[in-house]
Amino acid sequence: MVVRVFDFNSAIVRSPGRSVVNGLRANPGPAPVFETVVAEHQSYVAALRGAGVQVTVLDPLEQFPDSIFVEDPALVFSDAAVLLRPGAPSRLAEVQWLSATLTSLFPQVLQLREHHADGGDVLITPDRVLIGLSSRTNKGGAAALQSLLDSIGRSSEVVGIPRGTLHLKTDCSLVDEETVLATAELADSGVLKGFRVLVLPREERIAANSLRVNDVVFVRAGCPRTVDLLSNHGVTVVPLQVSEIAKIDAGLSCMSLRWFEPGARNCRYDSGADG
Ligand code: CIR
Repeated sequence: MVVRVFDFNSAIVRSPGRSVVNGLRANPGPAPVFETVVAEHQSYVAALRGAGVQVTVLDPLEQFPDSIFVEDPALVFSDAAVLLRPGAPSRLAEVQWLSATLTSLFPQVLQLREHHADGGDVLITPDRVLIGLSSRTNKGGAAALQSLLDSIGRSSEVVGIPRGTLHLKTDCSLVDEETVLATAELADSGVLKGFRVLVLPREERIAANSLRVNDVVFVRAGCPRTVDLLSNHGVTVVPLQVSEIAKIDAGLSCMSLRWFEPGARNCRYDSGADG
């Protein structure tokens, strides 16, 4: 079986604690309602399971309001995991709370030991790993991450992202082996050279952080033109409601760490028991 870069049978998520309402956000606005965040998060987990992924649900960490966004403190592949160093000071120690879990699940766990890099700035593509420079990922962190990736046989490339964008993947996501969904700003910047780019209509730029999992693409609900764009491209789209979680600047990729574990049982249409 040929495993595509978006084929996943395993994932880790972390349940929201009550402190999630105090999560970081770039712009002032109403705080999310805890119960609605929980409901959206549960739907997200159910959608992953429905797509054939065995999901391990970690306990909430009240001391870290943003810790449901497990994508930022780590990076995972089939054969290795990398503990990162999130660029937001309030998020740096989240890494320690993932370390034991990743060590128990991966044959090799590497660790970024200097500077900063967030997983939200990392786009894994078939031939290279793109690392975006942002307010969370600095040049030193990107270079150190490149060395670690090199040691596990992954090519990488450091790219700039539009000013004011939280993460690289705030503005793009992989749709298939050759295709990326992206905002016009990121597409115009030229960093996606070599990819077919599906450019989002400006009024739906919030849909840029979609998530390809096996044969479906999860897209933020309420973005009909994006659904059309992706459907016309030939992929199956599953809209997910995340408007409450989005109040703290979240998208769809940030709430899970996903990988393909070669030895795992085929868990497509799993009944939903925690992994
Ligand atoms: C933060 O600012 O760190 C969180 N409130 C949102 C993180 C979203 N992460 C992601 O898209 N990878």
